[in-house]
Amino acid sequence: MTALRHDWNQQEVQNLLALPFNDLLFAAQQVHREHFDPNQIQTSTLLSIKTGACPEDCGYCSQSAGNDSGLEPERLLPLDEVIAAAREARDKGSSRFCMGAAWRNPTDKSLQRVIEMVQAVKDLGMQTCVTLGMLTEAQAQRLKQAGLDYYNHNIDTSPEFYGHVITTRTFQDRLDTLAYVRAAGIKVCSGGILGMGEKATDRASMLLALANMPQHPESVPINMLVKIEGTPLQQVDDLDPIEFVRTVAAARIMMPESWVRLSAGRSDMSDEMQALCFLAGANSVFYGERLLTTDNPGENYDERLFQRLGMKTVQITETAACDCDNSATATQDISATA
Ligand code: SAM
Ligand code: DTB
Ligand code: SF4
Repeated sequence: MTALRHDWNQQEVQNLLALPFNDLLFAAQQVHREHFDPNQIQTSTLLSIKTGACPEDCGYCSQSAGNDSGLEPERLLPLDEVIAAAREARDKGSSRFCMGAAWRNPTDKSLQRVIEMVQAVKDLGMQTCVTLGMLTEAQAQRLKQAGLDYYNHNIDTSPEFYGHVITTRTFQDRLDTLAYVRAAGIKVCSGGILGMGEKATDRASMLLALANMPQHPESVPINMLVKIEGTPLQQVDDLDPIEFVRTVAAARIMMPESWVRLSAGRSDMSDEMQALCFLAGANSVFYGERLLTTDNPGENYDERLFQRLGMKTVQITETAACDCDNSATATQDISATA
C-alpha cells in the first residue's frame, strides 16, 4: 500500500510530471487501484446560490465586479429554489450538492441563511459542500455544527504565480481559511486551475502545496481554465491537454486517498481526453448542465460516457436523513465503495 507522504520537494514533483507519459500513467493507475475501485466515479452537482458582483479580482472569474463578463448579478437565492435544485440533482443520481457564493467572505447573517440551506440539503439525504470565500475560525465551526460535510476553497495555483492571477487576497489567506476548516473537522475540498499561463514548475508547486498540507484534502478539484470573455485571462494560450493529464496523474500519485475531481472545462474536452484523465486517477466530476455560471456536459451526456467506459457512479446509500453523526455516515458511504 502506498504510504501517505507530506514531504515532497519541488524537484521530485517536477521529475514526476516529466516522466515518460506511459510510465506516469501506469504509476498513477497502480496507486489508484490500491485505494479505489478504478471503475467508480463520484458525482457532485453545483449551484450558484449568489451570483456575480464579487469584490475580488480573480483574473479567471466571470463573477468579479471588476471583470466585464456581462453576467447579471443575483442576490442570495431563496431556500425553496435551492431545495428544488438539490432534489432534482439527487433524483438524477448526484451524491453531493455544492453551493457556491460570489463573496470575498460571508457575513454572519448571510452565513445563517447558508446554514439553513445546508440543513435542508442534508435532509434530502445528500452530502453537502459550500464554497463561500474566506471564513473566520468561528464561522467554520458554525458550519461544522450545521452538519456541513465539505468546504471548497481552492489554492488555485502555485504560491509563486498567485499574484499574477489575484491581487485582492494572498495565498496565505487561502491557507488560513483551509486551516480553520480543517480544525473545525469539516472535510477539505481544495485544488486549482490549470491553463492560466502558468509554467510546469507552477503546476508542480501547486501540487506540492496541496500534498504537503498536514492532511491531504479529501477532495482535489483540478479545473481547466474556462476562458470567459471580458476577463484578463480570456486570451491566454491553451494548455497542452497532455500536460493537464500529467497533472491529474501526479495529483493521484501524491494524494493517493483523495478524490481527484476532473472539474471545470469538461465541455471543451474530448471524451478521449476525459477517459485519459480517469485512467490517470481522476474519480469524480461535476454533474449537471451548469457549473456555477458556465456550461457542463449534462447528466445524459455523462451517463453515456460512463456507460461506454464501464464506469459506475457512487450511489447515495446510508446518508439519508437521520440525526446521526453525518461525518461518520459520509465516510462510511465513501469507504464502503472505495
Ligand atoms: N468565491 C468563492 C471563492 O473564490 O473561493 C467561491 C466560488 S469560486 C467561483 C470557486 C472556484 O471556481 C475558484 O476558486 C476557481 O478555482 C474556480 N473557477 C472560477 N472560475 C473559473 C474558470 N473560469 N475556469 C476554471 N475554474 C474556475
Ligand atoms: C471548483 O474547483 N470548481 C467549481 C467549484 N470548485 C466551485 C467551480 C468551477 C467554475 C467554473 C466557471 C463558472 O462556471 O463560473
Ligand atoms: Fe469572487 Fe470567487 Fe470569482 Fe474570485 S473566484 S471573483 S472570489 S466568485
